[in-house]
Amino acid sequence: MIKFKDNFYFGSASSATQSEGAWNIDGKGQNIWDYWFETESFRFHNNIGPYETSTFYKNYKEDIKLLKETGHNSFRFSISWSRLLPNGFGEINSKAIDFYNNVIDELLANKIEPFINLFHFDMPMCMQNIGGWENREVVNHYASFAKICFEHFGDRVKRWFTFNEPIVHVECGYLLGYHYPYKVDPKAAVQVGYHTALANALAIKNYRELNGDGKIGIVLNLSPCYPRSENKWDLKASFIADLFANRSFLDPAVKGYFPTELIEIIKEHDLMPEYTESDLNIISENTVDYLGVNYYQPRRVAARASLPNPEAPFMPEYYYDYYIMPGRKINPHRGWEIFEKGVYDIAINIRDNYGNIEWLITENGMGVEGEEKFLVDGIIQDDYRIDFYKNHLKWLHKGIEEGSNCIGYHVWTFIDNWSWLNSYKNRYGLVSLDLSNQKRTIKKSGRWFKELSEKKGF
Ligand code: BGP
Repeated sequence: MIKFKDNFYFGSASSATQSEGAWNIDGKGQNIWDYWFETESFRFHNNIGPYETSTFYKNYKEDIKLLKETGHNSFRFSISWSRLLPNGFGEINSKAIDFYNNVIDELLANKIEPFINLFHFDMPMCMQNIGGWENREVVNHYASFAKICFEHFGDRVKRWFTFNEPIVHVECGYLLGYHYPYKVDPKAAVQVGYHTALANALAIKNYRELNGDGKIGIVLNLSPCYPRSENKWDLKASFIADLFANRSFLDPAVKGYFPTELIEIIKEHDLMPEYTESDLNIISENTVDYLGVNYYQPRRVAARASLPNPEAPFMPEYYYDYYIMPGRKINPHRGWEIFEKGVYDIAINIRDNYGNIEWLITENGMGVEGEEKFLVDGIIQDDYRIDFYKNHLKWLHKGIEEGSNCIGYHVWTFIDNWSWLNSYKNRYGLVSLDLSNQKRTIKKSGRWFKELSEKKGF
């Protein structure tokens, strides 16, 4: 049997924009997703936007019951900056305070430990209008927002995260054109990345200054990089991919400084951000207590086969090509490779290269399109998802046996929810959501998850 410790965290993650709904009531300000959908709904799968989503704002009590029924002893959600501070700073929306207080109290009453995340891709539109993460002032506004959250909720919440997958808003918003403001501007991307690392450190500083007696960390999507072969060119390509994809945030968050090799590349391409020595000191003095790791897929890398176009904007892929490994296992719905050993490699990397800092899996999951075809007697028979979880847990367990300091496993996600560009195309939940009437039904994986959590293993 695979058995985890009695106090191991089993749960799931969600985010405000993907689950709350109530996007324009009770004083909430607009965020970039609300705005983008209003102006360019065609960019979203089937034109479905973040209006109602899974109605967590309205149905949180029912949902927390379902968390209990699916065996959660912990749950991560995010606080919507634009709900709490409709102007990005200044006046606090008391209805938002009430809502998040209610959620926290309801979770605790059900013996579910809340993990709160402060930023999940959801920049308030008023902050974006003054430059978003490109603007140093917005970093201060974020730090004040974080402080307000610690002051209001920190008496009961002992596990905090500053950001979810910060590399995503850098890449998708400023290099690839996938998220608003869909700029393709490498210089802006580096500035945004640097400001985000600073914002993380400033939030941590605020937490410690308030004598927060919990732990504060960051959630990173660490996709281990695997070279195509052991030749020196593939190894170099993989090393550089790792610098950009993983170490760009992992090193400053845990060690307090950016990798020298990354800085050299950034300088070589004339992309250095504006920075100050005092801000760099803030980054070095305020590192995380623990890490959240989202893991979906590996990153396979080969040396570039062609010269980069000198007239194209800089991309990290200047140095490498992606490599499709023959025989790889794949989730065809999302197009992502499934490589379970990745969690073990992450565990060992954290153990050996990051001081064996405390960490947990904060997202791992499998999105499937057209899941209704697996309905039998009203319940989705998602055996593929159970297998997916089991196979990852086996490798995670091995990493823990070998000394990695992993304290939990959170899946993505509790209920089928809205996703950034795919809307409701791929379903990830332990609980299914009928969009036509918001009916919730626990899937086979949800029942299995309860058993897993009760037995602390399988
Ligand atoms: C992670 C995000 C989540 C979630 C998940 C699944 O990167 O933190 O918010 O959306 O990926 O991805 P997707 O919804 O794009 O299939």
